[in-house]
Amino acid sequence: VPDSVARHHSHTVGPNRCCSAVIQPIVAPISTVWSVVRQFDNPQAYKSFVKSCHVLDGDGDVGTLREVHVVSGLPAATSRERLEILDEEQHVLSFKVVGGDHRLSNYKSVTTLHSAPGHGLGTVVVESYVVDIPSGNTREDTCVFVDTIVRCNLQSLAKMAEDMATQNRS
Ligand code: A8S
Repeated sequence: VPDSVARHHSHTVGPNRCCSAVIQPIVAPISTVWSVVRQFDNPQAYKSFVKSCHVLDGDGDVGTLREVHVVSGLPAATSRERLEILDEEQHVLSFKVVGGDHRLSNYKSVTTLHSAPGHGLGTVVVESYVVDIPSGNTREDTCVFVDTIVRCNLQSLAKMAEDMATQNRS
């Protein structure tokens, strides 16, 4: 395990909290993937559950606060999220959920990009999270629900970055 993965994805998990991680390989250069991930004001670029996003405070640096409106059909409508880490050199982004009307209290995620030179111009994305287990839910249910959302987001990110990379080649 590369050092940078261990460093960013080791979470202290308190009682009644759970954590997990999703790994997504992408056939696109790390700079292409990062150009999409780094836009904290534009999560709807690749998160298909996000309908719209407004910045409430900040200019895209650490501390920026955004309000995300999610599509209907989910047990949620809005989420307020604060940017915790934006490392342009190491390709790390982390945000924390600080409010909203949903059941994922104290959600925090860390997304890191790693170049995979062994597989052409490839990138591996690692996204881990920690969240409170909502009352009435099990650890297992919570992880299945969140893993599903994160996996969808990263698959959509992969498709988008791979399309951008293909266009750049032709
Ligand atoms: C992300 C990750 C997650 C987002 C969750 C897990 C969320 O936006 C959705 C449904 C919910 O019930 C909670 O990177 C919340 O966005 C899609 C509104 C936070």
